[in-house]
Amino acid sequence: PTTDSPDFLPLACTLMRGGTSRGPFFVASDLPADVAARDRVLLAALGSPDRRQIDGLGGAHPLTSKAGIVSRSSVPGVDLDFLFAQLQPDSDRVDTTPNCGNMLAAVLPFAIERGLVTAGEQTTTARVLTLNTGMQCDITMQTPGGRLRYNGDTRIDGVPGSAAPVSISFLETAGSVCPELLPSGSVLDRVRFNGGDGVAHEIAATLIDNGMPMVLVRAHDLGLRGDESVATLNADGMLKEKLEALRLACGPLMGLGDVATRNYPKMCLLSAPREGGSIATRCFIPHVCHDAIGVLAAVTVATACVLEGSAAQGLARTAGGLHPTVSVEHPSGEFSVALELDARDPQQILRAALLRTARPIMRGDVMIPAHLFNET
Ligand code: NQM
Repeated sequence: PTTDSPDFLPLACTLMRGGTSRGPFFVASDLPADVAARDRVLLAALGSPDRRQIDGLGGAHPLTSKAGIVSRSSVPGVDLDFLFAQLQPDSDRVDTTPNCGNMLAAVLPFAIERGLVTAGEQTTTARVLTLNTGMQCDITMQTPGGRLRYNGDTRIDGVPGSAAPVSISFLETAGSVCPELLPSGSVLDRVRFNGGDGVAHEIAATLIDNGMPMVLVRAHDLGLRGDESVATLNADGMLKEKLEALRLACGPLMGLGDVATRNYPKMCLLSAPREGGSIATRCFIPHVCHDAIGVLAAVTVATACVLEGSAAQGLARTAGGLHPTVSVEHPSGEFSVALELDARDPQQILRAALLRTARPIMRGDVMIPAHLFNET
């Protein structure tokens, strides 16, 4: 492609909101095949590293420093491959290790818009494989008359207004990045760590990965109530230091090794629900407190709520049965996750289903400095 200036190459891109995240989406074949070149292009598209991302599309927050890469799948039975890339405002790192369930919600509308999937007459369902972890899910949208419907009555907390539902049904999420659902082999560990205050601590934690590696601790055990505002938690430097020390201690226990430069495991403070839900949460992703909660983070917390002996026990209020809906309260509302438990072993989760909304915000070309395509 050419532009008026040889200094930039225009790269076809659709800026999508997926759930409570936002970022540019690309068709995989439009990006350089070389991973280092691809990452340079993504960094330039978002404007990282720069705290304000003034020179790119990023929104100066981890939730708006994300990108999606989509292609038709060659795997039998799978329609689409999705690679999620997590960038950070102030880092030059592009992490494609973990999933993002929010950006995942934008995959199907993007794929239909770009002709990678043909819309059905009433609804369209696509099976999506995340290349990040090998996880599969079915995503369904309404497509009356073969056209995408974006307007609707579905509200998700953290996004203004309402829109058409994007239904996501996760098929198997246990041990996405970690080796197993409970990578330490235990539902509750006593983890020792040296806090930011230089004092040795021990805390009860559930180390779990049902789609997202997470460390779940009781807010009370950190001297908190669990309903503190995001601003209060983000301003608490001592708490953040303590959580980071705990996170670094948990990495090896979770089979993740040194997680100093990783954006997982996420840290989540649990407390009893206050708004009629099942559990209250404050999540750190992992250094900034989330205004809501991640999709697979919510699936993982919901899972802990039905596991006997986890850090959620005694706090969570969940209905029994094999199909509990777990309402995960977060700073800007709640997130409902419908679980299907295995009748033979109700400590095993077969499926997790949930609703998101998504839409394109802008489509066109993002202008990438031309030399980035060629640098070695
Ligand atoms: O957990 C934030 C988000 C996420 C990830 C994060 C997500 C998920 O809210 O599936 O969606 O955990 O960094 O988009």
